[in-house]
Amino acid sequence: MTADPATTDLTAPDVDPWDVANAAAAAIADRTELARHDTAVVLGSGLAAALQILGKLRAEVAQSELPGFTPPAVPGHAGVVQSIEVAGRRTLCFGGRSHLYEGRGVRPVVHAVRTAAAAGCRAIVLTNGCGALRADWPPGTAALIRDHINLTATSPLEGPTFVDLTNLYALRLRDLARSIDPALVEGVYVQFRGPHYETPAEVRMARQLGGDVVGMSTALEAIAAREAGLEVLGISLVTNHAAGVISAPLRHVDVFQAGTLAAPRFGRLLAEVLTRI
Ligand code: 8IG
Repeated sequence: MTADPATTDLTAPDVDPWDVANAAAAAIADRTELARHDTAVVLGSGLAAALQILGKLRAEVAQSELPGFTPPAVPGHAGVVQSIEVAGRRTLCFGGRSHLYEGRGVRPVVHAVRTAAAAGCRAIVLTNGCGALRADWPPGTAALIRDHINLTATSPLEGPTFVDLTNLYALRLRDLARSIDPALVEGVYVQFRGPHYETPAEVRMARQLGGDVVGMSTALEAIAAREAGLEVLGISLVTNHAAGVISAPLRHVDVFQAGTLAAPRFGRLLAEVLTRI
């Protein structure tokens, strides 16, 4: 049942990424003893602590034991998939993600999303830590993603796959999140490749293009989720002001800390959303 992850090279050109996603989903079904899951969550920088209050932990699988997954490169990203029961909903929680800046191409970046779809999920909650382009969104601000601008110059889709991205971040799910926490703001997420943070000039550009927050994930995953037929909710946790928005320099340690501090509140919001999704 469980394919050897070492023999499943997701990035080989003759490999169909959906075959690998199906193999990973089969391994998850095997390890969790659940044929299907209902909803998936991807947790961003420092947000792994939000896992703990989501619900009843049913099973835990190291990503390294699943076909197509590789250990996360970022401190603060837990390389584990958890099957959590939240109000009777079988939730697959990915405690880490692959990033485009890791240099292995786009397939690993969206592998969790495709695995979630292959595991039966109908909706996915994509979370991230991000930099605010607005001075009035301080660290700790949770923002719903209304739309995105993909500045990575790439796509997770291969071939003539002309997918419509209208209402990509489902209004139904944003309304649901707002009904739980009316204080949630909403904005446009701009994805850069990274791993460097932006220059102040790039930050001004992103703001002028209509962005509210910047990050290095999520947009490519949301595109893959749409292709896979998943309903998408995106939630960004502001962990810093983007470069030049205020005068302090950016440090990963601060970013990580902001995520950890906000994790309990963020976790409660997630748990409520998952209960009613
Ligand atoms: I957390 O300021 C986090 N991720 N591109 N810029 C970009 N990504 C980020 C930032 C940021 N903060």
